[in-house]
Amino acid sequence: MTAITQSVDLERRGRVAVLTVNNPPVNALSQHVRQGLRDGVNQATADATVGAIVITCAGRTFVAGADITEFGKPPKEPGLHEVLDRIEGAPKPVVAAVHGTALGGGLEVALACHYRVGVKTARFGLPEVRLGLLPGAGGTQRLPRVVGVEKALQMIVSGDPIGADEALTHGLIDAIVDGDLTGAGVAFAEKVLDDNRPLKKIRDVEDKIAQARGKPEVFASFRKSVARQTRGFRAPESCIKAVEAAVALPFDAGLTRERELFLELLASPESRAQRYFFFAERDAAKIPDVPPDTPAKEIKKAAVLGAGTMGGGIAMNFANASIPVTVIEVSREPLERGLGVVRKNYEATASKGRLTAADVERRMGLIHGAMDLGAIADADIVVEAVFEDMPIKKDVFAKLDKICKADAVLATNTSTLDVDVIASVTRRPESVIGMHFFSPANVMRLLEVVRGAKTSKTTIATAMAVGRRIAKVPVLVGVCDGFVGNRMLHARGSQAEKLILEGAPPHQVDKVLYDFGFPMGPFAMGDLAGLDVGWRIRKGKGLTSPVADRLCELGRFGQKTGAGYYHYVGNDRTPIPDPEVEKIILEVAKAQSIARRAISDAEILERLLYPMVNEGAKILDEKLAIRASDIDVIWVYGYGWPVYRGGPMFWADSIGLKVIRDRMREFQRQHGDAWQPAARLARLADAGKGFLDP
Ligand code: 3H9
Repeated sequence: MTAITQSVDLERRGRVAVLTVNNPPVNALSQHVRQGLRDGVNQATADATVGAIVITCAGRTFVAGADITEFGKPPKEPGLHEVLDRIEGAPKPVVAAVHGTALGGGLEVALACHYRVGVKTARFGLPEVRLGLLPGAGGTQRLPRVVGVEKALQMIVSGDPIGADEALTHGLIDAIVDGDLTGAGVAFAEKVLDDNRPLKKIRDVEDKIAQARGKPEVFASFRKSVARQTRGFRAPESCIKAVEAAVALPFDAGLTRERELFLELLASPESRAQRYFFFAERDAAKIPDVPPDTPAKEIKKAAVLGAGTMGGGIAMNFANASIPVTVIEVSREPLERGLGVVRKNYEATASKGRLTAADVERRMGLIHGAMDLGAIADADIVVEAVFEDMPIKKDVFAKLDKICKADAVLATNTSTLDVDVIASVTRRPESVIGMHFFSPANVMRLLEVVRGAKTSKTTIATAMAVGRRIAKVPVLVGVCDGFVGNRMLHARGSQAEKLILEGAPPHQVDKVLYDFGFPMGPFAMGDLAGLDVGWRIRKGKGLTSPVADRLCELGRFGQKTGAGYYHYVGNDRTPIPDPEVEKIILEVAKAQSIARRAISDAEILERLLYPMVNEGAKILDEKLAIRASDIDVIWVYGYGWPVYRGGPMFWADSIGLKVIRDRMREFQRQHGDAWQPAARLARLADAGKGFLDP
């Protein structure tokens, strides 16, 4: 074996040269990998005793893409295009032998090879769109030539990978192999040589793209089909344009067009935000004082207390991850109702073709209902999702303390109550933690894991690990009112209320946030969630919100009653501005002597988002979030903050903290000290720094 570079080895197996990439953790195409592949292919090509070349990878995966950490830095030779030209242009057959995930630049390497084989579990995809990019090393030109235009559009614009079976069906790979992958790759290369098979260069394949030539309707209908889910993103349209170029232009001209579009995206603020977010999401898993080797408990059995909307959704998460879960309710009727809703949810998914009937039964089979707490004595983790009321929670935790096994994790799904007070009724506060799911709990990815004053490291490690296992994005936060997400949401919500009284109608406020990229604004959101929920909580705490309270007194609870901040016609969920509401707003404004005026969209955005940023700064000062990027992860996964704007803290940095601080001071003069810039915001602004600066 010869080392070509630090990460690429060349080994001979008879007349086949094997190039093995070994660049942990995911074999990204760092400079030394590119150089190793180029020089390795050159060396094997120059050696007259070599008949064919196999490219394969060590470790857990085939190449998972370009090295994202190199983006935005001065390019280093050789570029990926040069490497791929060398592979495709080699005068000897080159075979890619794939395991794990061949993603992005990794799949582009495989597509430049003359043949591809993969193990049964291998996956193939071009996920660049998720980084705000497009496949920039020929992926948009080669993939449609192999799998056809429609399949290529779907793969490139969604970024979703396909499995080996599907890859074989679409001709993306030539064979599924088993046993030792390198051996299988070599055997395949031997066969190519024995059969004297041609060098298949995808760049020369025309038949599949020819089928789409002169058919603009193929692209028009694809654009229409993805319009809703790609709203606001820049990359999807560029991906489509690049595939159009594959159809319309000769291969090399198509590559040039792809390159132009790629460079445009690489320089775009959207891609910068999405690449930042890729690492932000991964950083959220890192807890400085709970290192990765902290022992986590193995979770074999779970329990959920409460079969309401939240409890049922949480139970589904466990069942989806094949973890048996017992759901406890006080009596038969709510238990059966809750489990019935769970079944309905699964059946709805099955009716869309996303689960089989057998999957539905298997998952339902993992969920057991019970009314006796004794049924959860052997659970490894218990998630409490009962009524949001401190005396009830205390009672429940005192009982859990008596019943649950000594090393069980006792989690509360509270969104408003103090985890430390809940923990204090047990003799094991170190095992108590918050696991704050977001509604609908079976869908929303965010999980705020709330660390109490006495929560142990093992409990934290276990909650974070189980969170990942049930496909959530867990983010560790500290105890405070509303934790991180809702605390910032309240800062935004109270401004929204003020804005409608000062003269901006609810639909204007909502539209500003919708245009910013949120799925909806606060008033449409309130109508969807039900205004009665907040009304009940306010009444319990002796708080008021004049407009919302008036709406509720009139029975306007939102969509479910056909009226809230908007009115709704029949089953249509389109919010229609309502003169009745305008009247109420005017009355409240008059009663409070608020002068009304027209408010610009720009001011609305500042009034809504700057207080969030300020609250985020306070949260960091109070050490309730580990890092600014964790706050961004919470807002993207829990509240629909558009990922192409990074998150509130990233966004604030992109505006400039000095700009925000100065504008807040202006608002402070107009509206009072609630607008006082937080200490961290003021300090960073003075220093000309951002939240994310080291
Ligand atoms: C591209 O290819 C452009 C080309 O078209 C053309 C260019 C001209 N680079 O996710 P994990 C790190 S764009 C650098 O926790 P998993 C990651 O940060 C690229 N680093 O593991 C983490 O570091 P740490 C297209 C990368 O098993 C560690 O590896 N490709 C890269 O859950 C482990 O990652 C993609 O977008 C990278 N490309 O999932 C694929 N990838 O330990 C992106 C990962 O310090 N990657 N890291 O936190 C993934 O989707 C997942 O990482 C993968 C493994 C599925 C591969």
